[in-house]
Amino acid sequence: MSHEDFPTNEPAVVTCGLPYANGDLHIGHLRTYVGGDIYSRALKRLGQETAFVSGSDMHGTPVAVNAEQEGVTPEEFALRHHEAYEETFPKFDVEFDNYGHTHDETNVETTQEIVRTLESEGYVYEKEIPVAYDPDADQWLPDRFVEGACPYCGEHARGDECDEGCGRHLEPGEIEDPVSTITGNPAEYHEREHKFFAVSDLQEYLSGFLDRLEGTSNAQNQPREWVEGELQDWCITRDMDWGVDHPDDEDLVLYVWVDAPIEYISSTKQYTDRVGRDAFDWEQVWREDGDIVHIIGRDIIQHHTVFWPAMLHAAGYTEPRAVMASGFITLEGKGFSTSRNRAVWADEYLEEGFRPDLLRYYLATNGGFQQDVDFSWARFRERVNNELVGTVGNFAYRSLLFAAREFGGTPDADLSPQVRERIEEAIAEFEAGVNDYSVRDVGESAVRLAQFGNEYIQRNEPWKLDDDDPEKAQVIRDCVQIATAVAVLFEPVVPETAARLWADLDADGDVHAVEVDAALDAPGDEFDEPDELFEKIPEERVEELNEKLEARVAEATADDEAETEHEDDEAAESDDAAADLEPIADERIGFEDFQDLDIRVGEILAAEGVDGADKLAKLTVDIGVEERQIVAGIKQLHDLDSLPGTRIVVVANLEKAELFGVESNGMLLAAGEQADLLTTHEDAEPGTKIK
Ligand code: B3M
Ligand code: ZN
Repeated sequence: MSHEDFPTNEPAVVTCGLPYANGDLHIGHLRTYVGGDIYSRALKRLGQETAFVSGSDMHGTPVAVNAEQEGVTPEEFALRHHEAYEETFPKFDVEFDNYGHTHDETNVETTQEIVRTLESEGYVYEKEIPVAYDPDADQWLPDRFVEGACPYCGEHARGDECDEGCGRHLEPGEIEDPVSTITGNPAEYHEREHKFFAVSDLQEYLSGFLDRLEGTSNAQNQPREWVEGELQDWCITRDMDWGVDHPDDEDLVLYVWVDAPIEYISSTKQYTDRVGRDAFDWEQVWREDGDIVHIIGRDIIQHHTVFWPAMLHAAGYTEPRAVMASGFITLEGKGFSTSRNRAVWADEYLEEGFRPDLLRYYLATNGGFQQDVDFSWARFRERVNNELVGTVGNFAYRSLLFAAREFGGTPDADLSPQVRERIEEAIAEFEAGVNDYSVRDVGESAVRLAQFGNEYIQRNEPWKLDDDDPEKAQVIRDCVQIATAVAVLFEPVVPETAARLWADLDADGDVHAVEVDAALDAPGDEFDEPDELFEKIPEERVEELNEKLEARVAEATADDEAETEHEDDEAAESDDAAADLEPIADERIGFEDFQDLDIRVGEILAAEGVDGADKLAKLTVDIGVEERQIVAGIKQLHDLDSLPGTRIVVVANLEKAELFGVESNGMLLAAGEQADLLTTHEDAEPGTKIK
């Protein structure tokens, strides 16, 4: 791809998908915001001029429906949530350079101006379409005011989105068997005139755009199918009062997905207004040649890789450079549900007394950014205790304590070439993480360096050396430098801890403002004994937290089941998570039947998405005897780039199949909806038979 690596000479804007101002934030939401914050801090550490912006999404039916249920105006309702978000983000050290909202003046003006440009450039036309209408409530039913069946996959869907099935954006009039969410009655379709944005005119442009687009592979691959298939025009107006008014037609507001992404521009403008054009020029980014990186959840890839770049291009704005789309976080294998209280809430996490850094680290590194990740307190504890306490904290504490006690600070010695090289390598890993759009690699560069530090101190055993042995000063000098580098490179992920380590080192400047070169600057000559950076989480804490969580998940599960009519009563009453599991098959099979299966250990050699298929990945697998090509439905569930090297379990004598024109020769075994890949416990070689 044609983009030059970060840091570039142009300013960058990093954005996070705008949260709808309609509820409380949970840690599932935080994955995107923490990811965005880490990414923008990492760019800044590389010396890239960067603005990190977002805002609350105030409009649309997600807000209007909830406001109506509460009996308040959408504006009052949305502002209240907006203010809560503004307070919550900084508590997790998610520090936007500007955080606005879509209903503010800047955004209303920018949106109307862009829509006027689209019109004057000839991209907007009017068309009569069927719009759902509730005769009892005498109301039009845009988007979430109507539900029905998805015309593409048949699943139950919302008016503008097949949220439970194929994930497609749905146009007004498309949903089948429409039902009003206001009265629950069947809705009628009435003809209405609406405005359309001619996305189909931009097919060629969009196809080229996707070739240039960087970011996570899900965002690069998924839209191909939409763009290269039959590209539909996009209805950009709605029959509602709440929203940004259409500039010329007072009866209509703009569809929420028109003004929402425009807030990325508006928020950058506000930042420029605040700091001045010399400090940051929004126009250079959005009208000339800035590097725009969007960080979003994977359910809104289509909006960011089709509609949004089409709009930007048609209106004469800069196209995004990259889209990073995160996987979801599940709880016990199921999605978070705000309405059902099946969630770990952001405020609740803080109330439990945990520091933001722990969650930031967990969210950033517990899986590839695009992978779905199951949240569990046990895993949280494990990561904190093993890596933050055991590796990073332990290394920093023993090095600085030794240095302070024996030398009163940094010993007077030159950094050894070998350690300098290792730090340079860590900086390179950090930089590669940024350029690969991998938040996890950014985070791991520091942890791996601390790991090296631990091994280094262990190997050299400075405590065994005599005080006048120059080797002793040398080893500690090196360790102090490694600690300095860890502070710099870990800052994006754990900013608060990095600042503490920086202070412990009495290093110059602000660790939130330095660039990666500071990893090699000499630390303070004198410093005191340090405090521990992290504390272990005791096992009882996990038990306690799990109990709370399980009770809640069970309650939510029971609610779900009570709603499903044919569910059997026993399961609905059970508060056991096992109620979720499928019953064991009644029919037994003979041992010979099992023996018919040739199951082998395999090792993934390569993994890539199958073009044109949302879910399929093509794997090259070493099964000892030979290499196999296997197609599996794991594209959206795993970070394909991180799969090579993974041991898996393969049914080797399954009939060959062809999926999307690609031959699949074997089947890999995986557990559950998330396709948790089966692997071996120890190191059985590829080809080993499973019996
Ligand atoms: N407000 C939230 C979502 O659909 C939506 C994002 C807008 S980003 C421009 O996840
Ligand atoms: Zn569908």
